[in-house]
Amino acid sequence: MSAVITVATTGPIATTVSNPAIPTTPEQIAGAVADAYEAGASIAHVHLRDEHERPTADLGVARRTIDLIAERCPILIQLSTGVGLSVPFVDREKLVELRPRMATLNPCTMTFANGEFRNPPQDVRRLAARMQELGVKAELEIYDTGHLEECLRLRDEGLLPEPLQFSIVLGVRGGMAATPENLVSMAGRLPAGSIWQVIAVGRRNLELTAMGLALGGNARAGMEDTLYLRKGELAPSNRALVERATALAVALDRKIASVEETVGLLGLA
Ligand code: KMH
Ligand code: ZN
Repeated sequence: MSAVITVATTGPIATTVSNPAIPTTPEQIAGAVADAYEAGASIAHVHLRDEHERPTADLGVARRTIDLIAERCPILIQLSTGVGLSVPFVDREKLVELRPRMATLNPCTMTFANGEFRNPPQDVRRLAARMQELGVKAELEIYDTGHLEECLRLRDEGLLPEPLQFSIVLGVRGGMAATPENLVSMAGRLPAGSIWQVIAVGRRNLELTAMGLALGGNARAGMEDTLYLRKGELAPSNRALVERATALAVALDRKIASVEETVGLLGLA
């Protein structure tokens, strides 16, 4: 099956201090997304930053970013409702009112690096219900086995339409370690027919992304997940990381899904 490549250009944490090439303004993010689209990405996972590079759920910044991306390319937009650890859930959830094609849904509260990522059960249910009303497909971010169980509960409560779409997140402190064993175990637990990708954060990004593709999953690439192309070598751009992921997929005999194919594969409205 074709591989869907998602670009995650910015994320919630790293700034230009760690890698000067990380895009943080709406213009820079749109430029990086357009480059990634040319390199094979069909989905853009979008985080927003304010003028001090801090994560924000500001709807004006979000609208401007979405509009600039749409002017440049027809990539599918997946807004992050994770946004950033410092942003309250009530602000994060408003982003889905902009009706992106997709948005992330983080099912559980957890320790996240040095902070706390708050996703209280009632708030998650309210957001899942609203996403369903608006026709915004949920990308379920699972950092541990219990998070998968919670997603299955949400599905059973009628809050998540199938097919379920998962990101198996490996390498966040507070969640599963980035090991092949954890990936194989999680992929094996997903309900039949699920769509999934690996989000491999940090040093083991390359090998776990390759493993995910080899196991039949999709791939995510970009500076949200790693700032390096290899040890000691900063990634010069998001495009370089997307090109690396598409090369892996092609080497494994997977075609790269176009935007139209991705709409079909993911069952998007
Ligand atoms: N960087 C991810 C592992 C989301 O976008 O919804 C966590 C995250 C969640 O940013
Ligand atoms: Zn994210």
